[in-house]
Amino acid sequence: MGLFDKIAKGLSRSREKLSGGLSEIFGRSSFDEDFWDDLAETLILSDVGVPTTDTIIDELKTKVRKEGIKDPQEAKECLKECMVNRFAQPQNDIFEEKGACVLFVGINGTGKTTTVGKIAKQLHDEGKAVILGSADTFRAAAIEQLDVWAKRANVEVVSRERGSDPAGVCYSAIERLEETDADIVLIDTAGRLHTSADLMRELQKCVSVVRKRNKAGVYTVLVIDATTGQNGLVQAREFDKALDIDALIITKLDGSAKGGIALAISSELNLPILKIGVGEGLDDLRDFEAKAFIEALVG
Ligand SMILES: Nc1nc2c(ncn2[C@@H]2O[C@H](COP(=O)(O)OP(=O)(O)OP(=O)(O)O)[C@@H](O)[C@H]2O)c(=O)[nH]1
Ligand SMILES: [Mg+2]
Repeated sequence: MGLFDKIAKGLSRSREKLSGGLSEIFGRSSFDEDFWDDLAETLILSDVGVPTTDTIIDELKTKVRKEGIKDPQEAKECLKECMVNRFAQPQNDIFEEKGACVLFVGINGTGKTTTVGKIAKQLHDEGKAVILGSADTFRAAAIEQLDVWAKRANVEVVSRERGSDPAGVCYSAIERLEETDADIVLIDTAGRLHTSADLMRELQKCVSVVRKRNKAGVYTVLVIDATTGQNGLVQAREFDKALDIDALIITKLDGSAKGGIALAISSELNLPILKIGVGEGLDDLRDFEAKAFIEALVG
């Protein structure tokens, strides 16, 4: 299966929801008020969010006027372009930066540990020396879970006993990076609600310890579960406020009818999406590509 097919398969539930509605709307004979209202409603119902939908509609209206498009059918490609344009672009490839440390954060069960495992495998397969930091010292069996992924990916993991200070684990992981001259550290953190001030402070401490200690770049990546829909936006806002998030990974797009949330969060918070999760397996992680994503979402 090609890259596009895999994304398309993953996004099939989201597409089912969006594609039929759009076909009907773009099959109409003119751009009347109902056309624009129904288009906005369809995008909003697909979790694209109100501000992002408004921007897309404004941009599309301008295009239609400027290019003198009369037939809605011809405007569908323009809609896709407008949607693609809303995604924030990454500045650099953080996984390529020698000595970088990437912390994976998010609420409970979004797929942080799984994603760390999948990325470790990808980077190891590219020939990079990867160190994992097991900073979820809270949840039962979290350390063992990351160990399993480390074995699958064939990479080293730095951990301490359950209940110890996660910032300490982060510090040790950076020491290990330096000792071994490894290429990158990926840190798995415990899931926590964005509303829990104490636990958010604990994460801030992890990030600040790593920032002080590491010589190369330190990045915070927020892992969002696509099936949570609009609540993902609330989570992203709060995590961004507390930690100044650098980028997003959207997981579980395979089981979600709410793929539009990826566009809403990336656009509203100006955060690039680095990867998307399309299944539970080791290889079910794809580089994010805006054009292919929208193609798979809209059909
Ligand atoms: N379908 C699907 N399932 C996924 C994906 N990513 C993760 N999962 C599943 O989601 C569940 C939770 O994954 P974890 O990696 O343990 O999530 P977590 O964020 O580390 O959870 P906590 O550490 O408890 O906060 C597991 O059953 C994973 O297999 C994905 O892209 N698609
Ligand atoms: Mg975990």
